[in-house]
Amino acid sequence: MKSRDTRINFSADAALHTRGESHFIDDAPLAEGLLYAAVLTSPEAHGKIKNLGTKEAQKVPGVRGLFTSEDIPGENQIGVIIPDEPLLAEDTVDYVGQPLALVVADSEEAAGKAVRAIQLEIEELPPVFDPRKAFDKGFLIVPPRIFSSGDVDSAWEECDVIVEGRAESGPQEHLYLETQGAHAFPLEDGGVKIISATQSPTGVQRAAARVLGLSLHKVEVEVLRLGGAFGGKEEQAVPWAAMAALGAFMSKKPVKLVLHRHEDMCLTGKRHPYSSDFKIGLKNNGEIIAYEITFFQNAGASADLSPSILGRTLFHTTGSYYIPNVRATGISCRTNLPPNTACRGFGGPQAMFVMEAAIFKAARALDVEPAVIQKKNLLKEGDQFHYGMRAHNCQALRCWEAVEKRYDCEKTRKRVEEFNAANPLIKKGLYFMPVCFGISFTNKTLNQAGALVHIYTDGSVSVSTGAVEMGQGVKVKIIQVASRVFSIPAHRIRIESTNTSKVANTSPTAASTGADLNGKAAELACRAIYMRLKKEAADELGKENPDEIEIRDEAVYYQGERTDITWNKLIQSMYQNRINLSAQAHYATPGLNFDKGREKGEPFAYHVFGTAITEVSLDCLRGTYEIDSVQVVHDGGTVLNELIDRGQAEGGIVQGIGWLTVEELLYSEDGRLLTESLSSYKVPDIYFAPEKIEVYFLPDSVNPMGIFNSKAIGEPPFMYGIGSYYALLSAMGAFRPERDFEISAPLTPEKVLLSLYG
Ligand code: LUZ
Ligand code: MOS
Repeated sequence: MKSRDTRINFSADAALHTRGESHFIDDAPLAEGLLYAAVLTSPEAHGKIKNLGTKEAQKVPGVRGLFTSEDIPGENQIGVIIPDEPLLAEDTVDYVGQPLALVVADSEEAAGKAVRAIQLEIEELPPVFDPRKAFDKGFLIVPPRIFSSGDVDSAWEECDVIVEGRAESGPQEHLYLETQGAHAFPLEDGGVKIISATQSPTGVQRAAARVLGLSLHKVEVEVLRLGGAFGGKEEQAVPWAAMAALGAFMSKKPVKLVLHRHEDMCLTGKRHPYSSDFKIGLKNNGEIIAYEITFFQNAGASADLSPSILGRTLFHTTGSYYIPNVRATGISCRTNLPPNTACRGFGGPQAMFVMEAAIFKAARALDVEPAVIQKKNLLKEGDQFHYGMRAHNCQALRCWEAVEKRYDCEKTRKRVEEFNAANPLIKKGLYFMPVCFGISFTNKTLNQAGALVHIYTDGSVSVSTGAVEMGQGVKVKIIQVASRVFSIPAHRIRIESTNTSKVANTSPTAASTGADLNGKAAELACRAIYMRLKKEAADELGKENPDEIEIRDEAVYYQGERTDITWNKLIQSMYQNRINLSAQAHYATPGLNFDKGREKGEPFAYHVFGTAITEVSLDCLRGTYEIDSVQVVHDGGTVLNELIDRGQAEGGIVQGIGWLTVEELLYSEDGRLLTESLSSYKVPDIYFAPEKIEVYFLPDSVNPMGIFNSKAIGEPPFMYGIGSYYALLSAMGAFRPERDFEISAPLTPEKVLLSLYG
């Protein structure tokens, strides 16, 4: 049944998911003596802790341990970029939902009861939620950071038109299907093993070791797969894993901590909301001469990854365009919200949203279609970004023109104009959205990965890497790598769980780099074994030159002729002759350098390009709308797995549309999340998703920096969703041509109505 096997392996997780057989944190068998954890969190957005009385709570039947900041054996600190985040609050609370105490008990009920029995008194302090207000008070996470090129101040004089404005973009809930959670097990030598739903096994390992005062080799972290992450588990799986580890370490019992959906929504950080001031200057012909922007990032109560996310915002300030004079200032503001965190695009979408706002307003001032300005200023081969790097293998214009041609945009534009002329109350809008996204962690150090490959004596292959499978298909891509290098079918290859004791010092599976980095490491490890296999085959055949040996379709070829040595036979002789059938390898992305003093350099291995055209229909009586179509030409390099990449693109597009249209997080005046369930937080469902999504992969694009010339796919398509916002604004403009609408996302139907009639 080889063919069936092959099919299953190539979609290993898909088949298991479909049958409901794949395991997530909550599916792990319950250990003997398992304790359940519950967390006391702050009801106030800001205040001094006056009393944290645990006496009554300790008496609740079934309670096996209750821990506050004072009980932490190591350091009460989990901040990675800046040490500003206690695991359990000490003197103050800084957001609603901040963890204060951990209870472990025989049952979930007992743990919950004990948490409610804790006596908590907080003396309220005034909270700040608005990033601009935080800035005025000097509440910053890090000092402001400025990227610049050319000479903005004198460039304004060259401009025929100058437009200024403000743009707001909202937060976004990650809404991974699997909520945050972990199991922790005490080990015989005082260490702990943690099974965590994290994108960053090493991050969890480091945090738990720090909190428990252990060396790293005494903390093992294992990840089987995640039920989605979207950046929400890059940093924020840590507190829950560290608390489970604390409970297990102190109580010497296994501990399970899994958040309920409403807890997850209330306690964890979101995509960062940004408030931005922009100024753009152009020639009458549409050429952009200068762009100045200040980003106020709402970081929440602690740094988390905010400075790094702000960095990516600054890198993506100019989107897909070449602008000779740029000054971008990024300000990370400390507010009393849960720490905001990585979310697909990592600050890039927030920057591109404002760039499009500036172009949209400039087009109005010049009385042209935004597309005229967009196309005129698209990046060309060799153009220099404001951070010094040049665009290589630039596909921006090729993608744009392919969209125009493939989707017959002239005809569509005419159709939309005619429709709008004929319909007084329903208006259509159309918008091009070009995307250019830099691939690599902007922190150079993180651009490395390891792999460990074993061939067992029956010829089956086991591959471990640092990559975490979260539904993005990285397992399948790594199977493809091993399958290609060895020329064996997929059913012979298994991707192991991600474990810090198999592959150490891993970077998070993030920044769209999971397949690139770990795939390259796996390729190197497989190639190392492949060299030994060829030498062994040459020896068996009594030949001198291993380079004349090739392994193809599970058989050994010599000078292009098939021999009678099969894969299984070859592996057997390797073993009999005591030759190593395992290899470990390490990959580090070459060519990266960035000078943070000058804010210039080559931070990215390459860029991903693409263009989308979005069409929407707006009911101007009700404010409701439909996203009719999103049609894309995407540069995926030489696509490694079209099905996976298409899935990533479609999902990203819908998630991007959701961010800018219907996904709205609302807070009470005292900082409590009001939209804490799916009945109040609306995400795109299958009915809201565009009727038509077409993704066409640009042919003839190569990328030596990716696996087998492919390009990263995870984040770039998210930003096609920005097109939906401006398509809707265009439709609104067709109804109320005299109005200059505010730029404020999400553009919910309510907001549309208020903008049309308010
Ligand atoms: N995470 C990170 C990321 O630590 N650095 C990055 O540059 C990045 N980019 C995108 C998504 N996650
Ligand atoms: Mo990320 S936003 O975890 O790639």
